[in-house]
Amino acid sequence: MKRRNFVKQSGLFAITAGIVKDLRNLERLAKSQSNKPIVIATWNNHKAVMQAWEILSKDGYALDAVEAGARIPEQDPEDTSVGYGGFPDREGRVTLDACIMDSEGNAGSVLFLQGIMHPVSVARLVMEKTPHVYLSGEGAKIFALENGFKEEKLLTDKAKQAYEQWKEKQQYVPKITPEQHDTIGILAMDSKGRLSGACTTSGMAFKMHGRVGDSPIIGSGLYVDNQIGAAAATGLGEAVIKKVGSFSIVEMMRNGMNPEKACKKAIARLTEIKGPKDFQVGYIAIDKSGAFGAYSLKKGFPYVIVRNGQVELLQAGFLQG
Ligand code: SD4
Repeated sequence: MKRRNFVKQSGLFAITAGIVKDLRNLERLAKSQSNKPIVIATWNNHKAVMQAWEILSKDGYALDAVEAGARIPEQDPEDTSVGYGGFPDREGRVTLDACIMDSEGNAGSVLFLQGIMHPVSVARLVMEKTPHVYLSGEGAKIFALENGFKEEKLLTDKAKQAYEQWKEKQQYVPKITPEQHDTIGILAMDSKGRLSGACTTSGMAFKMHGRVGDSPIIGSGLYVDNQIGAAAATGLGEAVIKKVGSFSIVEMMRNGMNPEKACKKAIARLTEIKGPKDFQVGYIAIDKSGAFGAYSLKKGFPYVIVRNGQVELLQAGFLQG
């Protein structure tokens, strides 16, 4: 065979083999949809997944389930990483980030939102009512108020106290222990096999005013591809953003990796980042077959799932003890 023809033919073979592999993977994911409905969330967000399950168990839409679930920590004054109870930034202001994605590939997000308790619901409205994906700051707030959201004082006494204490030393140390973290990433597949996800946070405590983390960034804090699966992140947002964490996990699942392996690989990639090493990141993921997994950089990343009405708190595998 002439060299040119050989090169042409082997190129064609590689493309065909690639397509066959993709089709097989899609077929495998579509066939084994016995694990639905299912909902999974970061940390011990037990009440949130149960709220989501309420909707999923009645054949409701995964999008409604993840929104309802995410609203639980948002309104909890004891949750110091999300919504109402969230710790403030260096100026003493609570600024919130959230995003949501549905099974059609739509996305909505709010960044640096102040005075509104439910950023996840504002993000959903951005997705459903505007031609945009991201609304930030004052614009996001005006949009929320115009759409019936109430302005509320978000700094709880507990958060204010923590802020006063922080001001004494004014050291910014990214939080790594599970006790200090609880940003919620929540992913669901409903009884019809539709995937959706949401992520909501007050961000890193005592961050610079105006700082936005990974949580509202589509592909970083959250990614959903209804053909393949979904992933969400928690932990040091700057690290997740640099590696586009959630999107990379979904792409690894597209190439045939199971959710846990994909999370593990995405965690391993964080070690390539230059800069501070002492931080935590945790990923969760589900695929279209209802398989799920999680992985974290440091020890101590619990996550919670509900299947068949049973809630389970599980510990993710980790890279560094
Ligand atoms: C952020 N990823 O803003 C969030 C923080 C977080 O639990 O997950 N806290 O970087």
